[in-house]
Amino acid sequence: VHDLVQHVKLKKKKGIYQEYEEIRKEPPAGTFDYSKKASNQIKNRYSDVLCLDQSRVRLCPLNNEDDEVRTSDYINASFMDGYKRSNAYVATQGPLPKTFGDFWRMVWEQMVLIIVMTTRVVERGRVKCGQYWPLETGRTEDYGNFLVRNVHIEMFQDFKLSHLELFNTQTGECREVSHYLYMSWPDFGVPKSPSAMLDFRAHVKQRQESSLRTLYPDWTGPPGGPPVVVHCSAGIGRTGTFCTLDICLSRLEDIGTVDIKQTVRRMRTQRAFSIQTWDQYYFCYKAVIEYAQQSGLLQPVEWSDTELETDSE
Ligand code: PTR
Ligand code: PTR
Repeated sequence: VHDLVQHVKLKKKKGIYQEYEEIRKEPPAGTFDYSKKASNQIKNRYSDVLCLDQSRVRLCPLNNEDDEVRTSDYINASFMDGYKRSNAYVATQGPLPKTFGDFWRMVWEQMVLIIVMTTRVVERGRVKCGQYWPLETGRTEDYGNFLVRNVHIEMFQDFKLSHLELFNTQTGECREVSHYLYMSWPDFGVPKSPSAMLDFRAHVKQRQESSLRTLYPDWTGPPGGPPVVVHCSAGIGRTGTFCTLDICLSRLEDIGTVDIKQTVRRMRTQRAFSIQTWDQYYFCYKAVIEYAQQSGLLQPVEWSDTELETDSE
């Protein structure tokens, strides 16, 4: 982390901006053929945010489907590796009304325990994501082969945790899924202070661990459990920022070092265009340093105006 502080001090804001521009100029690391197929285009929220073929999540066919539906295993979602964990996340777009069923099917098939949502459904009067889960306690919604019930809601300062029950009408099985909605990430830009985001991340991490222990005590799959589903509107900007932070902090906790640039470059080979703006990129630096100070790995750092302050705020 000391090197990281040196890095920021030497490069200053402008240098970090250039670093991000370099990453952004690199061409995508693969093809987008499935996303571009005529029958799949309607399943993309944004025509310019597609998913790489190599890391896309494939849906399994369901028994009762006819052949036409069966051939479609497409959802705009990508597996992403975490720190020392392959497929730690599924990064995806905010579900569209016509993909709600696909979304829940993916959650079921990947045995997902936690959904992290970092956008609100409507922001500045524009729909950013469909209302794909029941909003109120006690409500049940029908999403084709799945019934979802909102059992209980816990409110926190910056986020809301809904305890959902996912019922598979084909098999008669029922599972618990935790739905986290982070509410104070402004639609343009980044959270005001890193600490709320750090608390949120800690909460999500703990919940993934405790859900795995209680719901799958005999889990024999990959260490760390099933992937955490992370989405915003397009599934690249805020989603990429959240996952970058999670990876960097896990590495920091483990071996005391961080490499934000390589983390983002690697992530972009699995979910193209991850991290959308330079201030999201810069936010990752600020948040890692804040975390290191909070956890006593770093002495409080003195910053000059040009080093860390964002003039627009
Ligand atoms: N053309 C885009 C739009 O207006 O929808 C521009 C945009 C980009 C809008 C990012 C919002 C964005 O922020 P967020 O990532 O928070 O949705
Ligand atoms: N074409 C879209 C736009 O600019 O409106 C793409 C887009 C939308 C890209 C939102 C990123 C967005 O942000 P996020 O991934 O954080 O939802």
